[in-house]
Amino acid sequence: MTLKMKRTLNQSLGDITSWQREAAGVQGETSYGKFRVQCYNDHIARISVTRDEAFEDFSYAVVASPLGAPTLTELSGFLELRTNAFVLKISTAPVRFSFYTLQGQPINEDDAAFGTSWNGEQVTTYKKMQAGERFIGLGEKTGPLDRKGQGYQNWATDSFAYSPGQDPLYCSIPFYIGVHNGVAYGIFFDNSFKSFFNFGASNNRFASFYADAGEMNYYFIHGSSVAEIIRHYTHLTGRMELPPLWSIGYQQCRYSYYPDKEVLNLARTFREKDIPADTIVFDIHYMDQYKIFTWNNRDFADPEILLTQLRDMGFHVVVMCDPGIKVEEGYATYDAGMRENIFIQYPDGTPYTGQVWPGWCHFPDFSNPRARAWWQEQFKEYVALGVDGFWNDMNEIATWGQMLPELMTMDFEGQQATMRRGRNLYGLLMARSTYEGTRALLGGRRPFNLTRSGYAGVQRYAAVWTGDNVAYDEHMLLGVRLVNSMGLSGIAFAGYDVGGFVGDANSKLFARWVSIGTFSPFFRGHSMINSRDSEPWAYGEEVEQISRNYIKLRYQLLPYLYSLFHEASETGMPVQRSLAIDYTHDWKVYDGQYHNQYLLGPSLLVAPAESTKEFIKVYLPEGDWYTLYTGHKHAGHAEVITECPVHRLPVFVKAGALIPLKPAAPNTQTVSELLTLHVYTGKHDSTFVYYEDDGATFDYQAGIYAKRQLAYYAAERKLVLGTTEGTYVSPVKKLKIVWHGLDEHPTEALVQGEPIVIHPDVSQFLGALEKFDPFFDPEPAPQEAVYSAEMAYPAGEIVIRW
Ligand code: NBV
Repeated sequence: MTLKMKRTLNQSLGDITSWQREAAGVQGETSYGKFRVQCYNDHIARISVTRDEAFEDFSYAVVASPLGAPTLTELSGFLELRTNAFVLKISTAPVRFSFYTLQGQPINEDDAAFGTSWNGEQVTTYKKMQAGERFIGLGEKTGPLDRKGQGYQNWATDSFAYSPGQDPLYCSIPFYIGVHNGVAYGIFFDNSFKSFFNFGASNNRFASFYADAGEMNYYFIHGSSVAEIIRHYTHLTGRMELPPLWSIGYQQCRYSYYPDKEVLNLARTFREKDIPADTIVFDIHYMDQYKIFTWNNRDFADPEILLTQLRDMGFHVVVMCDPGIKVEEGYATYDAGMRENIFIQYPDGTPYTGQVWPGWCHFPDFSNPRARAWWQEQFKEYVALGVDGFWNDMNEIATWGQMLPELMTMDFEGQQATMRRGRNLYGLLMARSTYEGTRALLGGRRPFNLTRSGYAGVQRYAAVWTGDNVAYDEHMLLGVRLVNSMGLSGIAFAGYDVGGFVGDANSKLFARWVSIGTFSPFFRGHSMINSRDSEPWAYGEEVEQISRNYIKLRYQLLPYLYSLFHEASETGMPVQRSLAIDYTHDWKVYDGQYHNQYLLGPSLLVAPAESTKEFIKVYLPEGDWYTLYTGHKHAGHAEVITECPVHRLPVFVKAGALIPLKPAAPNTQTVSELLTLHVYTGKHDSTFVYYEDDGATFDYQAGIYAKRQLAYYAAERKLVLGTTEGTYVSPVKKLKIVWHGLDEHPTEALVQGEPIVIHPDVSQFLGALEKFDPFFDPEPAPQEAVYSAEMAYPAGEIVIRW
């Protein structure tokens, strides 16, 4: 197409000049370009606009294909595309895309004057800001939950010690959700060039998104709830496979633990001090001069013995993986990389050299299938040693100086593109290579994979952590919001460095951070070189006890938590849920006072409080809520002032909650024959899907899992554990039901129609931690109305009435 435009002026897409119906939508020409609409199902429409000969049709993020069969009608002045969930009106002169509910309510409309246009190379879409519209998501972005009035850019950046308002950070997830007037929608702008989102920053009129180059290529998603929008977004960009169970236990990291004796000592201390943990993370000092795939022989003389000793103590090891490959002949990884010719290149074909930990380095081009195969090869030795956890760092790409030349060429599966298009994808591509490579080597066992940088779809390959945070209260709360926001954006497995990476925490801050981290999907303590010791016992006896209490609570919660991971793998629902997911149209949840609050799964409301506070105000949305520690009940839709001494993080349980727990144990591998199911009685019926499998292999994908629906019927005073689905044989033999909030002692209870004894059980509350109370509360607050009963745990249906 010849360029008719003046490069310095804005160029609109113009009017539709011709169009044809296509199976999944419509395609047409305009006075200045081309457009295409493709439905992916009834809820998803992709809009593509280009001024090139052909549409791009290549994405590292999207795994779904067009599949809709909308109706298309030509009306005066517009085309109307209709699915069973929404109506898209495409005005013909000028071209504008506007989405409505089936009843005609606006969901998302192009701005009447602008719509899609080019500003030089930049490709832009301007949407009308709807009355009262709020914007959430966009992945790892600082700032408030409601992003109205803010602007952001996506440009993967190493952000050491970032400030609470800094943008961009490490990840680029160009997906947001808009909420207004009782409707919600998502926009996923799948363009990996540097991109920008403006939700009414410096204007009162638009929500716009634009990228430095490439196509206007976005997916509009309509759903009746935010959860449904997340489900559709993860239909497009994929969901995680289940992580190994050990990876959701507590992980201990620092930059770095060495030598080997120190590592062993650390592992032993966890066991001696009765603090559960599953993982020790090896940061860069395990390598020889920071060269990945080598071992520092002085400090780690025999990695095989070390790993065996750790395994015997019940620990897994995660190793640091940096993409910078030192330029050094004789270093096997470098030599093989040169032979295979898999490094990112300048346009003249010479490999790019940038400086990072090992010195001058080349960087694998993970968009090249040969590089991915080479990368997999390199992991053989780690895997042979027993390493099954991998940590992808510095993959923005971070180099000293931070300014990678953008003209460098990447392979892009043979199509070639420059770093301008590739930079935001590099983290995703590295995470993918590590995940696919190690998964192939592990012989059916699940790898744990962690990444710092990523793009939309990264959830398929890795958990994400929020990089180099700083040890102070505001940063701790920011981390919570980052994880909430990632959850809204498809990343269900995320977390932050507990205790703060940069700087020294004080004891209160550390204690608070551990307690919040207990309720985070990824739970790892980490701190920087030359900072103070930061293990759970490094802050004195009181903090050690608080840490033990909360980490044990984490381990008790594993049956609940693992079920949430299963849900995430099936629907994309995050483990840690911003209140905007379940209470979307309750404006209080967007209030800056409450926007750090979140739900762990459907039922546990966590109100993160600064370590310095003794009291905070919490917002409890509709429903009734029990205080975790006392069982005291509050009516929802209310603000409550609650105590938050350093040993008590405010946590509330929603009435109707069904929470399966197991006894705390030194690590996640300890099998328990006892399952305790806490029933928080309430006015409404509720359900929870309880899921188990071996926690280690992919056998679950062949049906070897045990899944049952737990259902509570409020009016009938009945609990039903549905028949177990799947062929996994649960180790659970005994079931203990703990009832909370019963008005009176039930006179009679029946299991499968047979009477059983139910007795008052004040010692049982969620988080019944042996040493929790004696240390701090010599007289623990009495639990209100708690009863329990024990019974057998057959795989078939279990019906309990009281
Ligand atoms: O490998 C060292 C660190 C690591 O501990 C940290 O978690 C990463 O975010 N890494 C960055 C490299 C440089 C840190 C200054």
